[in-house]
Amino acid sequence: MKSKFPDNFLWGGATAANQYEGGFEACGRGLSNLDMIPSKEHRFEVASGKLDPYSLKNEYYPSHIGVDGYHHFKEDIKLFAEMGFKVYRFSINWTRIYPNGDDEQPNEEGLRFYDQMIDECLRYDIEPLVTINHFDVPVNIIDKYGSWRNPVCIDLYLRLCKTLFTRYKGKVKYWITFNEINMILHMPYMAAGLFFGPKENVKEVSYSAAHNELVASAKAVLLAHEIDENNKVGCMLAAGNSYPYTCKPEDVMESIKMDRENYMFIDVQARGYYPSYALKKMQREHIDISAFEKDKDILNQGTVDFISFSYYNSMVATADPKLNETIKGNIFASVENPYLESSEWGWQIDPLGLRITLNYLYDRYQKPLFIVENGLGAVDNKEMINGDIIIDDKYRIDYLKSHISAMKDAIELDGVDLIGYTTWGCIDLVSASTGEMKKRYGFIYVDVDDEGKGTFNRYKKESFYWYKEVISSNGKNL
Ligand code: BGP
Repeated sequence: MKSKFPDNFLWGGATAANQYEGGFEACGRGLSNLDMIPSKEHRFEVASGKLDPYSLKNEYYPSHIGVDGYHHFKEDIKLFAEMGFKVYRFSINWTRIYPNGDDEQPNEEGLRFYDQMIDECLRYDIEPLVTINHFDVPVNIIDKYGSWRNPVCIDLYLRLCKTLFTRYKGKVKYWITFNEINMILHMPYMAAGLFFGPKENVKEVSYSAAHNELVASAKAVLLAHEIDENNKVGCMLAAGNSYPYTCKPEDVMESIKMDRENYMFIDVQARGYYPSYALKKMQREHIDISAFEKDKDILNQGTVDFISFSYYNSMVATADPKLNETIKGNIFASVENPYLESSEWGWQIDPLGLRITLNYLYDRYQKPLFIVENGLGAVDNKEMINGDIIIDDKYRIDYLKSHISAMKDAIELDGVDLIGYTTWGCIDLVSASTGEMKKRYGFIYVDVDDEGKGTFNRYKKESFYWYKEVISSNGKNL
């Protein structure tokens, strides 16, 4: 029987520069917001813009080391090729190319690093999928201009885009403008370098910074098409639909509102204008949106070619204040769904939720979809059996298998136009939310611990061999 996945389906994996590369001072790289976020107890407060990162001392900063991809990328891409990857999603470190963000000329040494990464992919016929911005903002831009709250960032970001689109013309076709753009409302310092002063209106600053990113994204789409008409540019959403806790209409309304908080950004990037519910909400909250008017045409013209998103779990919405009190802190915390199991980090596992999300997004936008993050963060154990190192991550295989089946259903039964799938952290890397190494996602184990200590040797897990078979059978053998 023929596979349900299209012949040219893009199977692969994804990483982000700050969680993978390390080499934070190599080749003239500057510092970014992500280099200022420590692991352990202060991480959450700094990432959410509540604690001044400069006030801390003697912290460990996991992005400085990552999994040392800076020195291992050739070995890693070779392993991806061995699994049969058709695509590798990675991000560009803004500060490797423009160490201060506002430099007149790009840093040639930094560009040479990405030249090599891209050429290495192409050597194995792996399509590079480049995230232009995976949360990082040069520290100089934060200190000097206040980060994305200042529209000057639009031009500085476009300077980076122009350098990349020109240099990699004909080599890179798929681009993502901003990783999980909706994260700006949840983790403003981590996602956009926003730290708030005591008198600032947090909502107003966040929405206007988000607006600047939306304008930058639309201009980047136009520029990418102008430089090379073959370029395909996507937006990126931290997705996962919410369910009403009960069929009580109030719960249903809460669920709609919860989803809209996230969809509003993609509505702009895919449709070219702010949805009416978002404008009404901002007005109600006395957010001054008069400055948005002048950017109407740009937003309208710079709509994306595809919709990419991350999916880890679904959420639950309720209008019951007592139930809402039970929510435990996490980035996208919601009421617990009693029908689902959870990962060791409390993320609820819901493969059917992926099919639901795919349907929802396709109905809403009617544009090609690309799942660019999905996976299970878990503790893996290394065992020595007959002289071989074995990492039996059956739980990860089960998770991925059930999610790929859901994708298959969405394609076959619902007719969703899904063009690719890159699992998150195809090689182990630092966790964004916790800064830990022990929360692992990879098919490839990296020997490094939460303190950045280890040999950095790479080992294939059982899932490595499983995913290789999935790809070679184009999703038929799960
Ligand atoms: C997304 C980010 C990634 C990634 C992933 C998993 O929000 O785009 O950078 O890390 O979540 O999250 P975590 O690392 O916290 O498990």
